Amino acid sequence: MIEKRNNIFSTNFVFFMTSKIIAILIVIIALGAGIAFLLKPAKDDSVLTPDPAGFLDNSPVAVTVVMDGEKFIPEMVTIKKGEKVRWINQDTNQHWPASDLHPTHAIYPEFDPLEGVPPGKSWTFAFTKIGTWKYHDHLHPLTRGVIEVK
Ligand SMILES: [Cu+2]
Repeated sequence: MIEKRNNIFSTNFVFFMTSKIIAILIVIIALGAGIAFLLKPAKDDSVLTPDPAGFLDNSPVAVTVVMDGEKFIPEMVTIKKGEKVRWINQDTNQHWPASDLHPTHAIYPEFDPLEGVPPGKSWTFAFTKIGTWKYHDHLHPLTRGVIEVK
């Protein structure tokens, strides 16, 4: 009888300890998951940004070019390497300043917002390559301009 009680006790004890170990393991896993979540690198906001083309960029610029109808004002701009140019669309239609040659824009591929600038919006680009960069309005390819970067 005593032996049986001991067996029951030891069975209960093993069950109790097993439950406790499982509970501790669950807590450790939960803590690990929590720490992993906290240490996870910040999500890449570029996927969710409402301004993928940078149309809301308000940083200081060297020159502003107005897009009003089918012309760039001024047509010819001279800046220093690293300076920014901002194209402001004051027309009621979209305009799309982009590097020559149309339609590939391959001469200076980064010089391209990749979509039209909506009316009332602007697009800002920093020129990091020295050169004389001819460009056009991708939506009206006969509208032309030049950015000279010294
Ligand atoms: Cu084009």
